[in-house]
Amino acid sequence: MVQRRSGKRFLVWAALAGMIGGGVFLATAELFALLFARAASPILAVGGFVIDIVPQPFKEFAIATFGEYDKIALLAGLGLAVLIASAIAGILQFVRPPLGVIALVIAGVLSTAAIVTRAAVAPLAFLPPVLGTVAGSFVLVLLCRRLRGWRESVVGSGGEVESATEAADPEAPGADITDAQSARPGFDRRRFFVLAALAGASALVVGITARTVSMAVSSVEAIRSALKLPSPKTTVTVPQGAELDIPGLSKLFTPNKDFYRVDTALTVPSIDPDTWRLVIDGMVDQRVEMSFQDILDMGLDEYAITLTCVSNEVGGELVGNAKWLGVPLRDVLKKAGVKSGADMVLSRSVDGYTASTPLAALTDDDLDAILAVGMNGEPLPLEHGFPVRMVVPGLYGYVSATKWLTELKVTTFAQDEAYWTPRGYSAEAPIKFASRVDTPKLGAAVEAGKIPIAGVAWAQSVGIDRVEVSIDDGDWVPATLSAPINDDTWVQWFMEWDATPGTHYVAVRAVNKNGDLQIEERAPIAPDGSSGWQRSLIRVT
Ligand SMILES: Nc1nc2c(c(=O)[nH]1)N[C@H]1C(S)=C(S)[C@@H](COP(=O)(O)O)O[C@H]1N2
Ligand SMILES: [Mo]
Repeated sequence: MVQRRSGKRFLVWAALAGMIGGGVFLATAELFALLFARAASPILAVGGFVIDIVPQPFKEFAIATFGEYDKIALLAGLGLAVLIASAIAGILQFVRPPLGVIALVIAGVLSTAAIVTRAAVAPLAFLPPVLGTVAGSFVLVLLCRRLRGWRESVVGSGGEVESATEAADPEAPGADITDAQSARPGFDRRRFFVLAALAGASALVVGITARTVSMAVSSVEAIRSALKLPSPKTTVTVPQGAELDIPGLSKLFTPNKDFYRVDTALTVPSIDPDTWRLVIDGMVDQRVEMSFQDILDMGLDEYAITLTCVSNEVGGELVGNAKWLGVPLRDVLKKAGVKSGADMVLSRSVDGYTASTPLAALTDDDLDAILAVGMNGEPLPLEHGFPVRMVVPGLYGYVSATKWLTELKVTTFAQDEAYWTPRGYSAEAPIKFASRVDTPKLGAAVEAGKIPIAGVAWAQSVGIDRVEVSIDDGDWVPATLSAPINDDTWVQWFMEWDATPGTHYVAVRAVNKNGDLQIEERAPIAPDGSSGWQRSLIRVT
């Protein structure tokens, strides 16, 4: 009698173990989908697959029955199916190992197939279901092993119930859980439930969090791709000869997907432009709140500005050039009216990041400091600050280019401090103008003959006057410059070089339109940006 009851009871716990294994599978997959490949959620991919294969009459029936809740009904149905299937897998694994794991692996293979056969998947899209299968199987095997240990301690391997077990209080203080036979069932039972509770709870928390974050992000992604920015009043004029056609040379405008990204955000903030607000407060005549539409209603202009990160090393890649759509910050600040005595604007991002920009850089009539909503002809990409960011020519990004902007506080350097200031970086940081060699690459082997040496040079807000190249410590020879768009963007430069076999030394430096020579002395990136002429060794064969 007791034995029969215990036997059945273990099957129920085996079903629970299966459901937890299934939960760990899905939660792990959701987590890695969020990290590596948004579209690689097994449950959504299988749902999509079901939608694709279900016959039309059935779809019509579903829509007629559930209306706009048809997708929710589908997901609920799918969830129920997963629950039942994983309960069965749990029982199988308990009764006939490794049948349960085999069932999980089949589910893993099917969902991987559902994911990778869908259009536009990331290269790593197979990872989430595969890692999910591994984690789910691991937990299932472990749970079933503990469950078997518990059953054996109760039923005995021969299947006989030990009379004392049901009566013994396993929770009794002082029970020696390591070797006292009578305490073992309690010990084994506890081992099972502790693991079940831990795995089950983590699966719930991780799975639900990952799915929620990923849905918030993808819905904003959808809003962004549906967003059409109004045409700008003015567009950037790109003069003839602004872009040189040399293999290996940076493009004049850096494509958004190649644009460097630097920020402290662990996950990219996802902000619905409809609910987004910019607050302008601090030392102002009146606090102003602006919506995304208010910004658009100011009328957009297009600006070409090269952005540079303070962390860019000599010859480094943390610099990019884009066409930004936006409005002048001076006009935005005018709406609030800046009080005298202020000398800084502390800009704040939704995630708490702050930057300190000298007020003068934002109000100067000759400087195009802007609030940007567009980048290279599209709304800002999420990772570049959607829906609104700052761009200020001539200042490093960390003191000026706040992404996911939410507040402009007019204040003073004496009173307020930005994110990086107590972390070893200067409160004020104008860009140190610089030049870079793009081709030939440092340390690369090139063939002897006439080849171009080419790169870019930037001196935002001042402009580049000339770039000079010296080979093997010879004379400084001026390079040919591309036609500059304006003083806020980089220029391309090149020089033809008759390369002879051997190892050569190529050095480059720039002169800005004020007549200043690029700083020769090497400086590290902290506290206010690197300096030094780039010197590369080129092997010619
Ligand atoms: N919210 C926020 N904005 C930020 C940062 C940040 O960490 N958080 N980093 C800044 C730094 S250091 C740089 S160089 C630029 C980089 O902009 P990008 O990622 O669009 O190239 O953004 C700036 N804006
Ligand atoms: Mo930066």
